[in-house]
Amino acid sequence: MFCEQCEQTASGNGCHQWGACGKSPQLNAVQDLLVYCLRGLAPVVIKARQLGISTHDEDVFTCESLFATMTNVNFDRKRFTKYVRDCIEKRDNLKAKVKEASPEPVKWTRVSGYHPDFNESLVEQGQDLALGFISESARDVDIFSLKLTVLYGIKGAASYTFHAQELGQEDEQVYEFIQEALDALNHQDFTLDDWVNLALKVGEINLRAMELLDAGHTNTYGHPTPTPVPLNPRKGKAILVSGHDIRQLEAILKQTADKGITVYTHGELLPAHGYPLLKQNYPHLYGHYGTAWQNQTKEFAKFPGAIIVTTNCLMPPHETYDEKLFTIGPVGFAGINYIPAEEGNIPNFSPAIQQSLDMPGFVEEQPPRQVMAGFARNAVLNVADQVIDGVKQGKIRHFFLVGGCDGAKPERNYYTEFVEKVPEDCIVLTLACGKFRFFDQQLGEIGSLPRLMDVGQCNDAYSAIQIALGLAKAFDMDVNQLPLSMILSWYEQKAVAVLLTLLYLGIKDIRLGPTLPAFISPNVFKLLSEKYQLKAITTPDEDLAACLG
Ligand code: FSO
Ligand code: SF4
Repeated sequence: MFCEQCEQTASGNGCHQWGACGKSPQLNAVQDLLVYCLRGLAPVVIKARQLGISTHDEDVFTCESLFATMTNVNFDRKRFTKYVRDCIEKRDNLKAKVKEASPEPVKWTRVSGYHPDFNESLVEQGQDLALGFISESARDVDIFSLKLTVLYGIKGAASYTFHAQELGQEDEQVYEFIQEALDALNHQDFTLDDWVNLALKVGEINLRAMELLDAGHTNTYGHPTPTPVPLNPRKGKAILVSGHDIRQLEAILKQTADKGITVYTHGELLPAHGYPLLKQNYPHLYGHYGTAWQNQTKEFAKFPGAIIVTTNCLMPPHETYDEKLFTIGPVGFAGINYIPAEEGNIPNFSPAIQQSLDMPGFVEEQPPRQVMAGFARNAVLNVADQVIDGVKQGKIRHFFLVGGCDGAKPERNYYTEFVEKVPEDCIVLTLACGKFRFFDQQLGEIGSLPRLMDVGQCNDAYSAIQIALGLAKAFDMDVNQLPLSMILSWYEQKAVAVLLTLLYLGIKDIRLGPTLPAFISPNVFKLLSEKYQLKAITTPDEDLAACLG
């Protein structure tokens, strides 16, 4: 096997024997086969779109399938076999429509004519196809690096697009580009510059995807407002919802209303507490339980109710809690309860609800503890005057956006130490699951502004960008001249998409860690560091001094 799409890739240069995430070589091969089949579907979708044929079903399918291949989403090989079958069926049906509508016969390339043999091992077929793709690295390691960057970036963008469409927010140009980028992977004639431009275009389209998702969230649930979130569980039956999917969280809230069950968020669902209409309509959305994804095996084991995982990051579950664990949507793990979607793409959560009712729930009160959530763009830009005054009066020296993913590597202590060392006249904005290393620290205030503000999930990078652009406008300066430094941590492919968005926007001096992506070749990194001054993190002291210098 060969996979290097995430930060924990083995020895920093690719998982070859077994995935460090728990992915088996067999599963990896079928995921590779699916990506190959999606590359074959893409030219058919592009042609169909040109002929005015609706491709909505194929576009949404493509986004969901790419999402499923991301790190820590789906470990169930059977589900991938089904995705492959559906992909081929959708492609052939669409080809038939194209044939009917096209005035001239269309000649498809080999990738669009490919048919896996479902009577034979898909694993071997996937392995063969993957070998062909990997051999491209021998031809030009930098182009191969950029091809992987594009592939991983569109996986991230596809996951945000998938969430946005669930909330009724779609834009044809996003779907169009995702298909074009998949098709680009079939081409051998693109130059290095073409690939660089395509990678930046992934960033541009991902910005639009995050904007759509932001619109989906804020139109449906209102703009987040600063909200205290209890960290101490309350007595009684409990259900835990993990992942990123706020629409599915709402569906769970609806289905648990009046059942005497308290709903807790886990991981990247913490920011859900900031949405006023969720809080208002569902008083049993109470608090947050646990920290970042890599701690879930310990945290899930102790949770006294059912646990529903709506997206990544799912870890291979421990047998002590597999009975109370449920997955939905693109998420899966062989042998673990999967609740399929029903009407309106919403599952019937009864099995999980019953599981929670059958379990003891929390039996003891615990001393109160809380964190604040909900410092999204409106909340921060509403107090822009105070921010500007603070800066002008020298009370606020600098802003740090310390955001991104968490992970298990000890080097990630850098981020905790960095935040602890940020001087008292500076403000820390944070987002995504990396914040769990410091989210409950009491950093105090500068005037009435908290020194630690949680902007939201990883996709709320859109909100953080709007904050930066809003401040740049208010100060009448370029965003790169703001007293703002970005200290980012990455783990999986959404973070790749977000990084490409920041580069597309021309944001410079980003510090990235805990290690640089293995799929970025030395030459490509040189190019990015020359053009954007992208750099690897060093030590908190050194980086702080450089940012404040
Ligand atoms: Fe984290 Fe996982 Fe949100 Fe990622 S829970 S690591 S970047 O999936 O998406 O921040
Ligand atoms: Fe390895 Fe990450 Fe790929 Fe899993 S997703 S196989 S850990 S590179």
